[in-house]
Amino acid sequence: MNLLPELLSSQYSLVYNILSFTIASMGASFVFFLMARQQVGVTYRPALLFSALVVGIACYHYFRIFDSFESAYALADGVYKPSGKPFNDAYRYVDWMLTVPLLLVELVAVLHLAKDVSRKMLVKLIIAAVLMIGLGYIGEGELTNMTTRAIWGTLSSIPFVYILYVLWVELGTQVKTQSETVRGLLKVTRVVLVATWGVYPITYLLPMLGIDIQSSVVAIQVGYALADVAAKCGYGLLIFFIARAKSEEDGSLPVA
Ligand SMILES: *C/C=C(C)/C=C/C=C(C)/C=C/C1=C(C)CCCC1(C)C
Repeated sequence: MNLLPELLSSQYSLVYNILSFTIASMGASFVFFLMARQQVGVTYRPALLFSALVVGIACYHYFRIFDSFESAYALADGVYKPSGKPFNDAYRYVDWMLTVPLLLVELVAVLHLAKDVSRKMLVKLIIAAVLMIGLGYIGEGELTNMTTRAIWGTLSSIPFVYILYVLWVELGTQVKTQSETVRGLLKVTRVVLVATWGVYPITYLLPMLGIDIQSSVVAIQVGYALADVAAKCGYGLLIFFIARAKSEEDGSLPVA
């Protein structure tokens, strides 16, 4: 929970509109992923169910973030002043605590690797994800003491780098058995994952770059929201393409 700065009407509207856009994207993706399950083989349906859960959970949390943001401000004399009600940042971190492990499960599920290989990889990835988010949360509330923010951010980056390593190197060796098409799609997915997940630590870093606290508050909300749309909706769509390609290959594509 932060001490909120006053916002210009344009700054307030930007956050308001981006949060609203995110709710719409998550809601639409939820319906899409649920329907898309019928278009892939039975083996790959759990992956799409996980995609739907991710955006469903995020949709709910964005409603709460939106409400919390709206009630944290009151318009007075053309500027948005803190209403005295706190803006609850915890929704975002609770959301990540649930959705980041699910995104990892989604990826491993669509690959349909040997059970013990998937299980071992997921245990490592999920423990690292929980540490990354937990450590980041402690620093996130800190908008004035940049040393504190930097320390927690650095600690959180250690498990983050480990996750990227596991996905890039370990998963890389596992997917050698997949077909050419699937490997191509996986390469794109991996790049998308690293590119979108990379936006989070950059966004976290913004308040440390000497920008004013108003811009920091706006940039954090906009950065995280857009990253969430790419990392949950966009990435889910790629998982769907992989599931389609794999169903086609193993002849399990449902005939409409
Ligand atoms: C759908 C939500 C996703 C994919 C969230 C991902 C979040 C991260 C990769 C966050 C990473 C962070 C660091 C690496 C350091 C600074 C603190 C965090 C938590 C923003």
